[in-house]
Amino acid sequence: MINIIGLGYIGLPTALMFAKHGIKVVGTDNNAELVSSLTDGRLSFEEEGLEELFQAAQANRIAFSTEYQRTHTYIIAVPTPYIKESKKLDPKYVFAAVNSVLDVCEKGTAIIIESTISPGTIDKYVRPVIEKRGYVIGQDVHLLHAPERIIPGSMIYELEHNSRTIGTDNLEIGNKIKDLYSSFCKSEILVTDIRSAEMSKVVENTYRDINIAFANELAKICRTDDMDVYEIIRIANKHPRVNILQPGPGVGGHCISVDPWFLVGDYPDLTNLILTARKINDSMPRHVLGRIRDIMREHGIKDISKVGLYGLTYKENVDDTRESPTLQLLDRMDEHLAFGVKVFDPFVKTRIVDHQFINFEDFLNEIEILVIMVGHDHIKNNMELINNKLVLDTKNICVLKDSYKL
Ligand code: SAJ
Repeated sequence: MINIIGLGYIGLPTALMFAKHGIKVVGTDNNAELVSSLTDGRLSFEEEGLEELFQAAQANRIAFSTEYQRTHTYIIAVPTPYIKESKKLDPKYVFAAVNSVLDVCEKGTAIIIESTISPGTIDKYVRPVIEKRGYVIGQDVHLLHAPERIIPGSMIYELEHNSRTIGTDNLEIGNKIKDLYSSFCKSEILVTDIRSAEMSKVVENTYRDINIAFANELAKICRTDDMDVYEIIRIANKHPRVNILQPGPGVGGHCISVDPWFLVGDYPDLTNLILTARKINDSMPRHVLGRIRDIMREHGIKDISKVGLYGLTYKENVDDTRESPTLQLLDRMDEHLAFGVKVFDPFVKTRIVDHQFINFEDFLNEIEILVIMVGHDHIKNNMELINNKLVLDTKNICVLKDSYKL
């Protein structure tokens, strides 16, 4: 039996996937409300294919509990909240989970950390937690890191099809855990040391951040001379060794906008490129603000309350608003501006910012300038409702002829 600790965006789909493939799973979370709603068959977030996966896992009798179970394999997928001020992750929930595992585990148990952590966390911080309790790592307890790589919006597909990495000190245990993950993972599973597993995860996200920053810098260059950045990227990407990502209103989420900071924090003298990329991506909400001002000026619109931001989530077709470019933009707007600007997102049904609308048509009725911050399918399917607006399309999804771009 595996005990999966933390039933959020990563822990839950992973637990369901193991259960679907016939492995006995208990999912543990200290949120009693979440545990009881999962037990009653209600999911806590939306994701393509999650409902079907849940049904398949229920058929194999997955269980949910607030209690840690006595077993020999634990997967820890608890949150590691980002502390904006220090640009570090707070590993307190990982420590708490490890401590609770130690209270109940069998001798020789494997503790696999899937939560996002910064490189060095396991050696510097997790090992001491275990050793302080008198356990010998490698005998009483085996410590592994299996960083998740799935992308929100395509999580279920990627759980099965992405390659994985397992970091361990002990090849034999690493291979056993590899077999466990191969119950559902159809792709290559690489067994490596813990430090390489930690580092490669952060490197992957940093690579993507830098690539997006390049696209964003190109967008700014093209704006100054009225060139079409999308056309230029489209053509450049026809080259067999060029693959530029897409510019946008900024980089959000809990991963790509966060992980590069660990490298900058640990290697300040060696991370010029990484830091510059972060700054470029962080500057995009301000660039969007400049574009909003351009349009207001051009059309003689003085009242900011005539501007509506479409999208509050960090990317399309998910309900996650962490570090979202729209929230970054609202933060950057001075008080006067933030006071009246309208906001709508079809995935965010509770009010989290001022002047947020829950009904799309009410939102449209109040605004003259629509700023597409997120390319949800919802807006793609409702283009006819916005053709009487001035549209600033930061995601290049708008088919309307006269829309403004980044
Ligand atoms: N974005 C752009 N232009 C692009 C692609 C993305 O501006 O061409 C923006 C998005 O709009 C969003 C942000 O970047 O604001 C991040 O979105 P994303 O879709 O690139 O990535 P995440 O954060 O949802 O997931 C990433 C993935 N990492 C990589 O692709 C290297 C995923 O595989 C990881 O599992 C995840 O981080 C994680 O948990 O670390």
